[in-house]
Amino acid sequence: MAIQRTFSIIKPDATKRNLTGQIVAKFEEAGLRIVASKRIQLTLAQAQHFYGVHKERPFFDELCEFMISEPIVVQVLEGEDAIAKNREVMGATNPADAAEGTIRKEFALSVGENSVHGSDAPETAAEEIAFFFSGLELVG
Ligand code: DAT
Ligand code: MG
Repeated sequence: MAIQRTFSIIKPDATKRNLTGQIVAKFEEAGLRIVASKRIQLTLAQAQHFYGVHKERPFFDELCEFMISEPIVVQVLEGEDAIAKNREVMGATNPADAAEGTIRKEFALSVGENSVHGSDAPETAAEEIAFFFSGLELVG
């Protein structure tokens, strides 16, 4: 597997509890490099666009309201097999199912307030990175 880039969000429940550094440490310990990073506050329209794939799901409105409730930290992570590696470090969507040592096991509050987002495939990683970052902001 070649070097990949993936997109990450440290979500409102985590920024609010001052966990940004501990979560970044998990990425770095796993061999992922932070090649872009910024703290932003999403608008409702941006949150709805970002999670558009889930717009028919019963939790969509709650999810979007949560994502705009506090600032978030958006990042691009780079490394060998970065998309799968990041998903592994994150743990399962529901923290009750997440493996020991994963971010969601250690920090998530619930299936909704689950501390991190990570891209699920090369196509979504490319789209998500381009939505939040310009080429100039990616410093490998
Ligand atoms: P992931 O974030 O692991 O890729 P996903 O893409 O299926 O998971 O869902 C996106 C987010 O939506 C997830 O991080 C939290 C929220 N979500 C998913 N399933 C949910 C549920 N059953 N109840 C409440 N929120 C949910
Ligand atoms: Mg997903």
